[in-house]
Amino acid sequence: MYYQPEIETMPVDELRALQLTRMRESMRNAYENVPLFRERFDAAGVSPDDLESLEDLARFPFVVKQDMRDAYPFGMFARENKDVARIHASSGTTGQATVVGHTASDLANWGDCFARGIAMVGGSEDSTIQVSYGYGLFTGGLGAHAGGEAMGCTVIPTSSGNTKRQVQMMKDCKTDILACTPSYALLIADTAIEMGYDPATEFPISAVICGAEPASQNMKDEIAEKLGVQYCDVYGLSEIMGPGVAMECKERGGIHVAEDQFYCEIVDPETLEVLPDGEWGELVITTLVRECCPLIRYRTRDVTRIISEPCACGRTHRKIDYLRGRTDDMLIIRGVNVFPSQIEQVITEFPEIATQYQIILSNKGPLDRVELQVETVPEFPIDEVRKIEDLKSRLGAELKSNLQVAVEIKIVEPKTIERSMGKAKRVIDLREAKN
Ligand code: DLL
Repeated sequence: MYYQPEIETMPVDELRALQLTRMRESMRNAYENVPLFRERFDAAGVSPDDLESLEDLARFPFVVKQDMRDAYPFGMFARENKDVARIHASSGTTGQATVVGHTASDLANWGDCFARGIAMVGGSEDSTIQVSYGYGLFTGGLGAHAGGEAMGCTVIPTSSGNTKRQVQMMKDCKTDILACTPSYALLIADTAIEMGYDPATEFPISAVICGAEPASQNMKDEIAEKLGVQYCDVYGLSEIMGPGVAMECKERGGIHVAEDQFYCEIVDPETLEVLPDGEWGELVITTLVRECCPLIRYRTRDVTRIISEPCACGRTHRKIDYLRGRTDDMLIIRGVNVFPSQIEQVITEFPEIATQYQIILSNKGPLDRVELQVETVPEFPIDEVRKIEDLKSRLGAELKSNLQVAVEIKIVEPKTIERSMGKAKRVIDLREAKN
């Protein structure tokens, strides 16, 4: 039930004291070994010795992804090359890549974080975990793999791709736990069904550990139902570690942060003021034990809130709410702020529509044009114009009443929207860059 009970159920006052001690050490590591932190702290007139309580953290400056890009490749490393066991990197598709280093101890801590999630879904050394996140510079594959090994599971490192073979392995090798993105879990489930199986009853699988992208509750329920499993949401980001920063227990209602390793704050993205627990804003993370790449007040751009109510599972580590999206993914449709995941929640309430969609942004004169492409399920009579028009108008009305947005809807034929084996690309931005 727990992987590290003494840590996961530590009394809250002890946990806060541990966080404070570790935060001071982490700050010293950053201040003494990473020039960027020394310069920033000095400029702000603060030093690690000023940290007398966890609240004092609010006096320290933030770091952002651009700082890591500017420090490419090793400028944020607090350890020498001989102590670096592995590096990961972000893809860099939207700019200069960022490189993150891990010592052997960092990797061991990472494995422990993910293994806690394996215990949350009832896994043990008897479990077989299939890792269908991509292996490589992306942290999904190797992060989940480390968790499986830490727990002592049998790990099947399929990586992503070759979906029919994934299904066959799941069946033949008796996979208990599948780890992959939600969009890939859905594709694996649909592929198994197309291959003539009913994975919910015919496969021994009991849980999925899915993350790396937002998924609406309806999409999670669909995956859980098609595969007959408990759904565990896993959150993480490569700058901070990878998957396992937070993981969802079976009580649901949010994702437990590994608070012995990370300290979370929520700030108002405009004013950067720290917000009280329960309020939505941008998640800011401070690492407490990372040796190679300590980060103090890293602005994740992810939008969530802290849930501090005790959880019935007995874990004392606070939860964050399911992520709505990133501040930089937020669409402003005719003045209304909307995350793609909110649109997904509405779409997935329509049984006629598959859980596949794309939002295409383009210019229409000085205005943004937003087109929502959705796909009907194979049973829907796509040739019947009246039925299509009726579906469009019902979907349009639902979006309008739920999200107060008016979007152009285009209904496309089944299986025309590209499926993803990693992170799904939900928003296609064709707008000309505005300078
Ligand atoms: O996606 C690490 C990861 C791998 C997490 C596998 C979970 C499972 P990056 O590629 O650096 O790292 O992307 C990090 O993905 O800032 C969020 O915006 C988003 N994200 C990650 N997990 C979730 C989640 C990995 N559970 C970025 N729900 C983060 C919603 C998520 N968004």
